[in-house]
Amino acid sequence: MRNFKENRRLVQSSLEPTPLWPRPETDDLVADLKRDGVIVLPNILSAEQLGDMQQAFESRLRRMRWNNIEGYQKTERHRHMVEDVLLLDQGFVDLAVHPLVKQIVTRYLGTDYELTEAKGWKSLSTRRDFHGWHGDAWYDQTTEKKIHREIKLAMYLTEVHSGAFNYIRGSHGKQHPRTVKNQEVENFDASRFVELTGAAGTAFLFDTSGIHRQGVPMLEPRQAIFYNYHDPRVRLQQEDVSYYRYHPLLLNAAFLGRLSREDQRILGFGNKTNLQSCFERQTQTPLAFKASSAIFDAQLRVRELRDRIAARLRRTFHS
Ligand SMILES: O=C(O)CCC(=O)C(=O)O
Repeated sequence: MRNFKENRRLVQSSLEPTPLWPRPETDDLVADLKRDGVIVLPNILSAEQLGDMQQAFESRLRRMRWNNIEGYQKTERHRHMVEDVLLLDQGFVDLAVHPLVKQIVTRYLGTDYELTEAKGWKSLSTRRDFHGWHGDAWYDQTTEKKIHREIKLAMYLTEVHSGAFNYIRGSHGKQHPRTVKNQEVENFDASRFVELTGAAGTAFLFDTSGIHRQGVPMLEPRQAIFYNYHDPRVRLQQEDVSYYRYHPLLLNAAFLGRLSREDQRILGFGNKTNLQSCFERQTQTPLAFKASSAIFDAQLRVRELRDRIAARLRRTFHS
């Protein structure tokens, strides 16, 4: 994978954005993506943009989301999920519709794709292989016979030495995406394994039908964002419909001032294909949630009672 190493060096050498991409460089990146299923991008954001994104992302990681307090979501032990990152900072939107990203993704997916998900997570240190080898299943494989293409754009927000993204070069487009056992992976030649360590700001694109995973062990926490581009008209697998995973993007009006018509299409403006009005997730309310809600309710009652007693005392002593 010729450009892989070259590009990674570019990312690590400077955080200045490259303003224009000469056609030959884009051609090379597209050719590498088609051949290998994964490419590292040159720097596309400035150090300032990256810093603002890191700060905004970090602010969502301080506590778990609750009531009127923003924070991360937690549905598994080793990851803190930050959904809908386009709400957080201009840089997240700029990255999603960056000219180089659009050029490459358009040449790989055609012109019907949209950004269908934009989230990130903090992976906690662990030696557990909790996010093993797989291709990303997303479309309804009971009705869709074609292996539909999907591209993810990933960017590290912290420096990554361990627990890096792993990909098996050239494994994309070969089978419908599914979980892959470790024994199956052992059959691939070692030269095809890519481990993508890198500085904060390292960005890469991959075809999600290719076999990939979060590397193990994760020796220090890692923060990364993952954007998902596919054709929203392709029928989704049932579990993602039930979870409402590919809901229309949640956006912040403050960051939408410089969008072209193409950007608006990519962000799904006006597209109701996967909208589920009045969606309510079918899940049992966890006991911990019920308990903390009850305690919080009791605290509010005590506070109200205290205020009423204080008001009565004030009235008594001032009359
Ligand atoms: O977190 C990682 O490095 C792997 C990400 C991944 O497997 C995915 O986005 O499907």
